[in-house]
This record gives sequence, C-alpha cells and structure tokens, in this order.
Amino acid sequence: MNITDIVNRDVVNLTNCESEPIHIPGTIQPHGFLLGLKTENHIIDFCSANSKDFIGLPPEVLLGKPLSVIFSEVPYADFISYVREDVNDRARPFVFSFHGESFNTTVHQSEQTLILEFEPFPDEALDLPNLYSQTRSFVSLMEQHDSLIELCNDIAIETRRITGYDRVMIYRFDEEYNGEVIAEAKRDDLESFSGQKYPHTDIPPQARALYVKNPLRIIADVDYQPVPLLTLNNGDEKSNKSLDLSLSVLRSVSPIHVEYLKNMGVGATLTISLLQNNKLWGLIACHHYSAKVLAHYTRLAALLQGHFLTSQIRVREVAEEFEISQGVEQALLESLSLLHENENFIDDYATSPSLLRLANAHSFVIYHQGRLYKNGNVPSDAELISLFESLSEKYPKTGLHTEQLIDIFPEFENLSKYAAGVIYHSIAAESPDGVLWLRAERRETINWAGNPHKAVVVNEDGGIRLSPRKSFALWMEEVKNKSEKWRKAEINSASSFTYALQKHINFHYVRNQENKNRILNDELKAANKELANLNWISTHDLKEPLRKIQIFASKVLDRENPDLSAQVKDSVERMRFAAGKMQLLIEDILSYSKAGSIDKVFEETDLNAVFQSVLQELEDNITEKNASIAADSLPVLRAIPFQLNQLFINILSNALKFSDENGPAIITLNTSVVEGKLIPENKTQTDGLFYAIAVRDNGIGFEKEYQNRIFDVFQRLHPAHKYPGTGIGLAICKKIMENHKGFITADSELGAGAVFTLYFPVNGQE
Ligand code: BLA
Repeated sequence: MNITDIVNRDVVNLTNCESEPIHIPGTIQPHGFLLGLKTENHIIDFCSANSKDFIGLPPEVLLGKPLSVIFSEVPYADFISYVREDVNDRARPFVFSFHGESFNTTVHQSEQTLILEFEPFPDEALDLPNLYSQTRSFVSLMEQHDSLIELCNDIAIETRRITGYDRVMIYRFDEEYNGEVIAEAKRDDLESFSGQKYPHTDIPPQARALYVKNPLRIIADVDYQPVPLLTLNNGDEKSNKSLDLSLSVLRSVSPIHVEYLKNMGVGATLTISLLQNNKLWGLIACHHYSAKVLAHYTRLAALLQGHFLTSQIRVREVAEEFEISQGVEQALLESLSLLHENENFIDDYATSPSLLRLANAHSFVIYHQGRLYKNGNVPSDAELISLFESLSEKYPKTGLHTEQLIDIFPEFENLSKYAAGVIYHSIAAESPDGVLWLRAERRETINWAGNPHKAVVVNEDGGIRLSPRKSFALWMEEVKNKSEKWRKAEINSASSFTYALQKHINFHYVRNQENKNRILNDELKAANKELANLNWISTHDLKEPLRKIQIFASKVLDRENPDLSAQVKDSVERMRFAAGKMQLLIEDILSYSKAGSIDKVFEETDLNAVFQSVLQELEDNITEKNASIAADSLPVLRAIPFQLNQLFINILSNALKFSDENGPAIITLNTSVVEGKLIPENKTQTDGLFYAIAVRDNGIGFEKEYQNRIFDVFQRLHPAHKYPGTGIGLAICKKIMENHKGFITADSELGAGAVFTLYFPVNGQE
C-alpha cells in the first residue's frame, strides 16, 4: 500500500500572502482527527496522521476500508440517515463511539468527499449550556441599551463569561477592512486593546472570505504541530489530490498567522464572524494566553452570541442614522419653506442656520451671478471664488461630495481649516454659480497597534519568507486635512435643497422676464390705443377740414375771380397743394396702420392678374414716363389680394417715380425659386422654398448704405421737391410682405438702377 500526504508546502511571500490557499493546507490541528469518505460508498479516502492517538488505529489500517467496518459499535443505519437528513447542520453533531469512548463528530460535504471530524468530549462531559438563560439575559441587555457600543460591551462580557477566554473583543471593520476594537472584556491583569486600530493586512481577503462562509474559527494551541492528511496513492490517481477544508473545524492555521499570534503572546483563539448583508461587519475575537479547546455546545453558545449581536447591528445603526436623518430632514423642511415663502430668499435668508443643519455642515456658501452669500466661517472671497471656479470646471454637471478635498484639489490644502470636506452642486450651466456646504478639518489620532506601514516584514534569510510585524507598540497616526464623513441623509438633503434653489432661481428669472414683458406689453397697448385714436382723428378731424380747404380753394380759383391778384392766387394754389399733400399723407398713414391690423383673408391669388390690373391703374403714369414694364410668368399664391395690389402699385410707382430723366424707364419682373435659408433677411432661418420676384429698374438708384433703412417709415433718400411722396410706401410694402410670411430686400447703387426682391413662401403660410 502506497500512502502519501497532501500537505501544501508553498511558502508565503510578499506576492502570494493575499492569496495563500489557506482552505487547502492539507493539515489539521491535533485536538481531533479527520476522515474523508468517498461520498458514493463511504470508503475512507483521507485520514489524518493522528488517528492512532484517538482510536488506536493508524491510517494504514483505515485507508481504503468502508467506515462501517471500523465503527461497528454504532448502528450504521443511524449514521446513513443522519447524513441524509442534513449534512451541514453542525448544531447537532453525530456521536461515534469507539471502544467505549464517545467522539463529537462534525460531518460536512466537501466536493466529492464527506468529511468527518472527530473530537473527544472535553472532561468526558456532554456540556450543555443553558440556552434559555443565555437568551433571556441577551433580551434583557437588548432592552437596557440604546447604543450599539454599550450593547457590544455587554456582549463581550457575556461571551467571556460563557466561554472563559482571557480576552473577548468586538472588532469592527471600516470600509477598507482596517479594524478597531470597539468593545472588550478581559482578565483584570491584562492591558486593554480597546480603541486600537489594526490594518487590513492583518486579516487578508481570502481569510475574510472564509470567515463569511464559516462563521466560527478555533485555534486551540499556537504551539501545535500540524497533522498531515494522508491518502492512498493508487498509481493511477496522481498524488496531487487536495481537500477543501473551508468548512472544517480542525483546519490547520496559516503559519504566518500563527507567528502573528505568537508575536502577540496569544496561546489560543476563537473567532466568530459578525455579518451584515453577507459581508463581514466585524468579529468577536477571543484570546487565551494558553492552549484552549472549547466544547462543542459552548462553541454554539458563543456562536449564538454572534447571532444575537448581528441581529441588533442593523437595528441600532439604522436607529442612530434615523435620529440624524430626522434632524437633517427637519432642517431641510425649514430651509425649503424659507425658500418657497421668500422671493428674495438668497438676499435675505442665505444666512439661515437651517441651511447648515440640513447637511450638518460648518458653513455654507451660494455663488450667484458674481456675488457670494456666506453663512458661517468661510475662506476669503478670492479663495471661495477660485474654489467655485475649479469645482464648476471639473464637475459641471455631477456635483461632488468628499471628506478630503485635497485628494482632488491639492492646491486647496490651506482651506482645510474651513473646507476639508465639501458638498458641491452647480446651479447654472456654463457658469461658476453653485452652492457649497463646508466641513472643517477634524484632526484625529489613530492608535495603531504597531506601525501599519510595517505590518509585514520580509525576513533577511534570502528575503523570501514573510513575517507579520513583531511589535504591537502603540503607533499614533495623526489624520489631517480630512473632515467627518458626510452621511447619506446629509448628501441627499443637500441635493434636494439645491434642486429647489435652482427652481427658485429659474422661477425668479422667468418672473422677472414676465414682468418686463408685461410692462412692454402695457406700453404697446397704450401706444396702439393712441394710434387707433390717431386713425380716428385722421379720418374725422383731419380729413374733413382738409377737404373743405381744398373745395374752397378750388372754388376760389375756378371762379377766376378777376379781383384776385396773382399773388393771392398763387397763395391759394399753394394752400390747395399743401392740403392735398397732407391728405395723401393721412391716407398713407391710415393704410400703413391698416396693413398691420386688418383681418387677413387669404385667397388663391394669381399675381399675373394682379400685375395686369396694376398696369392699367398706372397707365397714365407709364405713358408719361415713356416706360416699359414686363414680367415673365408670375406665381399663383395664397394671399390677401388687395394687399398684393397695393404692394405692386407701391413698388412699380416707386420705380417709375425714381426713373432716370435721360432715357425711357425699363422695368422687369423675374421670378425664381430659392432656398429659404439663403435669404439674408430670414433671421429665423425658416425652412422651405420661396418665390423670389425681382423687380429691376434702370432708374437713379440709391446709395448702398440705405438698402435697409429704405423700408423705414418717413425715410426719404431723395429731395421731396423733386420726388414728391410721403415716405411711407415702402414701409407698407414691408408690412405686407410680413403679413405673407415673406421678406423684401432692396439692392442698388447710386445711378445704377435698383432691384427690389419680394420673397413669398412657396407653400404660402398664412
Ligand atoms: C487570521 N488575523 C486572523 C484572524 C484574526 C486576525 C482575528 C482570525 C483567526 C484567529 O482566530 O486568530 C487578526 N487578531 C487579529 C487582529 C487582532 C486579533 C487584528 O486579535 C486584534 C486584536 N496576518 C498578518 C499578515 C498576514 C496575515 C501580515 O498579520 C498575511 C500576509 C494573515 N491572518 C492571516 C491569515 C489568517 C489570519 C492567513 C487566516 C488564518 C486561518 O484562519 O487560517
């Protein structure tokens, strides 16, 4: 028979210490022995080398045999049904007897192997703890204490009472798995570890993972000799077998951890996991200063202490968090009512204490449109502005909360006195405007048990082997430039307030704008009213007397009264002329104001017909000027016919009026279709196609600089005595084009004719 061990002989070094396969050491601790059975036939496949010490049979005898042959004292059927029932329920162990001695047997499945771990009962006693009284005393502790730490302290005392370890500690992890002793019960002569902090490297990740899976770990004697696990080597099966001992109770201990415990002077330990959401929250860590094996049921009682505490952690933490968040919420509500009830919130209430309390901050600042509104002790204005600028540049959208601003902006180290930690939100895009809650630096001293930066020592013998630190002497670290951590409730409340503030600011802006618009609108209404009045006056008060003047003047002149001197006649003539002009002006003003205000009735309008009728209307004028006016085919539009009539009259009579005396006037109309976006006047970039009707003449033209102003009311480019008119015609044209969602442009050079282009949307928009 060929027997080999499965001992893992890898040495821990710097690169593998975090991944040391501690679940497959291939050895166990010697306070019990282990058999590994093939699941299918219960043939003994693994046996610890110490079996003879307990049952007098060495591995050579046991390996390869069925279990039933060895333990004949126990009805084998009982074991089979125990295994079937619930293999992982370690609360109720199986009891095997051999030659009259009973063994507490812990059974569990590991891959293809059924593992049996046999431990003699200490003092031969089946030591049942009084679970009822344990539970009752826990319930009374629970009722006595509000705070988690107080409860932890009593759990430590109670666990020590039940188990008898020299020291029981409640050890809590932080986010990086550094741990702190938050409660302790110990022998009076021992020095306290309370408040000490231990680096995460003391319990590497794979060890933590094991303690999640298997919540109880016993190291019975740090001076033990590991016992190898043996197996048959049948030639065909290579001897590279291993046995996963993750759930085992006897699993041997990592040598580096043994050394650690020896460095600490500890002889035996018990560790119970405290889990929250399937993660290690902490440990109940027990030390004994000599070897110690705990009886099975006492282990369960200790485990129960762990479950008790675990059940309360969340409740207490939530209760503590709840109390804080209630304060925060109350302050948030106060702040929001101030915000909602005061139009000038920023000016009047930025210094309200509730703004600090809503995030439990030391100070608070709003930066809005170049002004700082400060609440509490804050850095100088220049420093604040520079901070807002840096923050808005780096976090234009997301906002930020940090306990240590200098991690992100090292240049702000000198602000730590006020702003070691910040909550920041931007309140306006593309500007440094924002809000800041600040927390001052909280200097803190961490009492490390030994220098955490030297938690591992590379030994000098070749530099390969690794040791845990040898000194646990107090090593104090001062934490600087860091504030207290922002809690979730505080961060959320700051976001809620910022959101409301943003709405408040926007609302204010819109309200201001609305107010301005309302004032403008009122002014406009007043102006319109005045204008309407003017129309009325024009028609009734002005036109009538003017007509009378004209009639009388005509009468005077027509009678050719011989008594009248030539001078008087001339004066009357001028008077009639002036009255005529004035009447024309009134007519034009009237039609200008009408062009914008009449109800618009759009009809299918053939511009060719309009053009022909306008030619007839202007016939005398055309003849007088010896002009020719020609148009290629004009479009049919949905339009207001009489307005287009007026438009053509104005444009063409304008061309005739400003024709060159030295030659016949030639006026042409050409129609093309252009892209809306290409029309320079189209400021809103209306899409779609437009008819472009270019009215070209060979008249006297005008200087280029007037091409925009030419459409303004009363704009005259040429002397009135030579080119009479009211200066309103083109303004009316522009208004008519606007009514048709079109545009009008003018282009000319002095002496080189002019082009007026009328743009109508092809799919006429009414
Ligand atoms: C395991 N390390 C542990 C355990 C504890 C600690 C509680 C669980 C095992 C046990 O019950 O002892 C650490 N013990 C502490 C701490 C206190 C304490 C912090 O009492 C404080 C009061 N350890 C090292 C280094 C390595 C290391 C440098 O210091 C590795 C690089 C490893 N620690 C290590 C390993 C285990 C461990 C591998 C798992 C032991 C095992 O379960 O086999």
